[in-house]
Amino acid sequence: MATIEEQIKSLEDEISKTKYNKATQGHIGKLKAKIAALRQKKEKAQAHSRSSGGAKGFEVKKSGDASVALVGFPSVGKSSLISQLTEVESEAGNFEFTTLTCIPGVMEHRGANIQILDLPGLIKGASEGKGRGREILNVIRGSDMVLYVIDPFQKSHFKVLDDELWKSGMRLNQTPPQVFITRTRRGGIEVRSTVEQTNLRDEEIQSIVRSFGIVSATVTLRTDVTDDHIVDTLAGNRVYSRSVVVVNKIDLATHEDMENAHRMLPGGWPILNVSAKTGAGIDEMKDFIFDNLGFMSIFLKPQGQEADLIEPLIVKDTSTVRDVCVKLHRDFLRKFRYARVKGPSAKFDWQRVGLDHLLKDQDLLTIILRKS
Ligand SMILES: Nc1nc2c(ncn2[C@@H]2O[C@H](COP(=O)(O)OP(=O)(O)OP(=O)(O)O)[C@@H](O)[C@H]2O)c(=O)[nH]1
Ligand SMILES: [Mg+2]
Repeated sequence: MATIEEQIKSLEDEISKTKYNKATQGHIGKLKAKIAALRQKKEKAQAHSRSSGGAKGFEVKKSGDASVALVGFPSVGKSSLISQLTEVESEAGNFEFTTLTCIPGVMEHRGANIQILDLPGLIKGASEGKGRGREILNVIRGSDMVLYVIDPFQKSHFKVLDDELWKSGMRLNQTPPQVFITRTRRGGIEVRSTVEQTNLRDEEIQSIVRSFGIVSATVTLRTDVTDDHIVDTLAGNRVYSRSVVVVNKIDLATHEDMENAHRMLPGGWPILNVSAKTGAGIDEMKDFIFDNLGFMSIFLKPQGQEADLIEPLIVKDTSTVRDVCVKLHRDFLRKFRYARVKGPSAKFDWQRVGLDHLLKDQDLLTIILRKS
């Protein structure tokens, strides 16, 4: 019998041989679903073998307000860049695979502590475990932002890297699809949509869901979806992170090299040119990282005191009152009674809110705690 890996390969071959059109899209969707289901099976098997003494992951302790993973082929200058951005000296070398593990550093910028993670170079086949790919990808999946480091002389790099991250379940600069699948006891697979579906017919959606071994379910769609959206929802372990691109070694590149490099990069993504050697663009790179991480400022007003309008708390722009409590003091969650908010997230001044309240930039916040 073919191994899971071989089965995936033959399904992938079939997809690349099939021309995509209205008549074949249902079939392709089904093949994609089968691949995703096989990958899931394989991951489970591997997780099992790891827990019984397989390869260990990199030990990285998360710290700071957000973390950024440096992702690139070997020798593109990741370690040289972390040494420019932080106090950490990560060894740089004139040969591939100089860095063999994950090296964290902290960049302090505009009131935030941002953890930068230097990693070994990623290569083609990483998502199948090549070159410690699985350990590297695990660190990347756990970070808040993917910072691709590109060498302007090697044109296919971006595509290859992005493909490996895609295969490992990362969906960069995308919002999670508005697809909700709930299993039911009977009745087959029912598709309900609040918007017109232009990509897929109901039967095609049903057949993708069935390929995952589900016979009865309600599928609710709130946006126009593709086969990948359905498969991603079924697979469930997708990571939706932000991503930016840095083109390094501009001191060596000609105008033409730069044009070629940029042509290979996705339109609409934030891109910056730098040189870890001369330091060109490094100050801009700190702002670039900060701006794209999505931070906001929250002003704290302790109960019965004036608000501190000078030094805001810098937090991720998806933060709730709970996130702020966790950040302020480890006792705050336990002692929390309620909070009051004034500003953009409040319906009216000093609205009373709970831990799940989503904050907005420039909010004023008072946290009311129990005495003990
Ligand atoms: N001219 C020039 N050389 C650079 C630049 N950045 C890095 N290098 C050189 O490129 C080589 C590789 O740099 P590293 O920082 O070790 O690259 P890396 O991406 O960490 O490589 P691995 O750890 O092997 O994945 C070293 O010889 C660096 O001195 C740059 O901006 N300009
Ligand atoms: Mg390195």
